[in-house]
Amino acid sequence: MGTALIYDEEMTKYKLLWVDPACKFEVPERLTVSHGALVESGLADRCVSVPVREATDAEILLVHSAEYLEAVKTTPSMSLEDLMEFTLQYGDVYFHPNIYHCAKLAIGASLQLVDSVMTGKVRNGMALVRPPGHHSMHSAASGFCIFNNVAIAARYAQQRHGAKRVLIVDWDIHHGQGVQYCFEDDPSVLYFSWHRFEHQKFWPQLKESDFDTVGKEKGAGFNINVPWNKVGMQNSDYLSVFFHILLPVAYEFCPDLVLVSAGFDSAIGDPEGEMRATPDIFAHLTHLLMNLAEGKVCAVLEGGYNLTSLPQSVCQTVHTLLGDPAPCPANLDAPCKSALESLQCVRSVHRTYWSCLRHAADLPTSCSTKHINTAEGADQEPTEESSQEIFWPPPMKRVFPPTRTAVVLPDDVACPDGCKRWSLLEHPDPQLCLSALVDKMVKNEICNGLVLVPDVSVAMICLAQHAVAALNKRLLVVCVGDGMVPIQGTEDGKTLVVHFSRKESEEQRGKHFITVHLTKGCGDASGFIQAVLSLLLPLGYEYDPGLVLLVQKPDSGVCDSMWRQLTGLLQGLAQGHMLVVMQEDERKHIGPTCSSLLGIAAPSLGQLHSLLPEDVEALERLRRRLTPDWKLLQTTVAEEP
Ligand code: Q9C
Ligand code: ZN
Repeated sequence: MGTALIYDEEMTKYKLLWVDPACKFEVPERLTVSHGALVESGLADRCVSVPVREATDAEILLVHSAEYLEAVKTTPSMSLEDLMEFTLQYGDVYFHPNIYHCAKLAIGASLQLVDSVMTGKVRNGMALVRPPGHHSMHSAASGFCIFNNVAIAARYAQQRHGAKRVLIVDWDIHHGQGVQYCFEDDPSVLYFSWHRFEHQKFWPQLKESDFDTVGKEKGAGFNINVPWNKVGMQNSDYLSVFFHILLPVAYEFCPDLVLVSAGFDSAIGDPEGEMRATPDIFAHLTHLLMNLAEGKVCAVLEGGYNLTSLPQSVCQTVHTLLGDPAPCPANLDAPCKSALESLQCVRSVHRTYWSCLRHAADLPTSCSTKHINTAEGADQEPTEESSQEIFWPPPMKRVFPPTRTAVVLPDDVACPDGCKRWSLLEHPDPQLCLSALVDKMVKNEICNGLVLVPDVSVAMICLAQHAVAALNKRLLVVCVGDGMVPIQGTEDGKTLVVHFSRKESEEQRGKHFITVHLTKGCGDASGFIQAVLSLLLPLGYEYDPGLVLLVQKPDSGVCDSMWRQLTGLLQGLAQGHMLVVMQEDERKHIGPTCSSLLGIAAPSLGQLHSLLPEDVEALERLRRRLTPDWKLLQTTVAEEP
């Protein structure tokens, strides 16, 4: 199961033919540098190359009006003057004699990608296209977009492939108002967008881009706008929105397909976005989506205008789609005040629609006095300061360890396909054997592993000691199931323990020993996944461990698909260095665990029942208690008393 890459040089063959400062960044080089970087890094060769095709009229009409299509059809034969005049009807877009052709290829590329993923020819993929799509509307071009590639792809996936629920994640820095209008009253397509908004002063300056536009009628709750009211948003701001809004809602929604409006103008250095998130953040955003919809993720290029951060971000995305471990999410700051304000507003207006947000706080007082836009507030030319060149280190090389998954299993258990048996023979002492395995992981010779041991508690103690004392690595221990967790010495901060259990068996032991109680235990998928997304992941990302130890206690009650979700999601940490420890007789879990460790997407959890109110409350209490110590757990501006 591979990754599709869809690209055709033909889409570089149109450009702006006159002077228009609003459109000057949308250049053919955006595609040539992106594709070039994929070729030079060897990533393109690892993908399945799928040819583009032209979209048919019928496909364009899935979203656009016949009048608009007929009008665009007349542009290839227009003179320069006619093109300029035609362009004047729309905002921040240009036409060219070859753009209609390219626009049909851009849709066709997106549909080829959907076909490849939905038929199982590949697991996921990316389409590198121009023109972009998310601003174009039923009967109008807008913001460099002619036809709405992703909106058409969503409708096509539903009609041609029977996808019931489609999630569109628009991480481009502009609001895809065209996508919003298309699915506003439709609960079968969940549209999520974050965008530079600046209290409606930033293009396209629509009041309906704000957080309180949530969808209409049956579609209420299925449109999620996260407005950024300041520039300079960073990695932690983006991740916070994923942990506390998008992912909980996405898991509750349970999509059959994830489409990403993958614009990279949200990356550092972009002249349109003016944000500060680094290209490696896209590895994490991608990774965090890859266990939804059984891994069916289609990324379609939208914006991205810095010719350095764009190709870097594209490579990070494709690397991750291919299953390579993500780089460490190092040095995450606390989310900024303005980001928290947006987060609080969004959670608050969506709490009536999503059970995972039921206990979200009220609107902050700052939101009731909306900053009203004034005419002179229209987007200004970049200031002296913002037009200064910004530098950032290029993303770290992502070297894949020679062995992905090593296993230590009883002799009578066959080694699962794709894994490598780590032999006990060379290490007759079982403790030494496990320590040696961890050493190889830390040296990046082995990515991850699974060990079955006679006693998980004994193994846990020995591994924790070895990792911290001998290797001097920060260790994250995630323990699933009731009973004691015999880890000592978390006071020095070199170990963080997160324990999921049913019983109130243990006391909270300081900042680095956290127990998450679930009313129905670890077998309750709704409660468990919410705890993982909105507690464990933020803690893990902020802690930034060098190694993850995932321990399943005997009779933990955790179901198979949940276990695979957890194993999959945690691989975003520690460059994927994770050792899974289970009791010797838990043989039925070997296959599923290994498949996750090998990077195969987890099965979906199904449509989750509403979270138990007592669990939402308990999780919320725990979150509040921990926020003074863990900044990525914040979901409100001024922390609650
Ligand atoms: N600051 C996409 O990223 N507005 N389109 C330019 C000048 C147009 C962006 C205003 C932005 C369109 C796909
Ligand atoms: Zn954009």
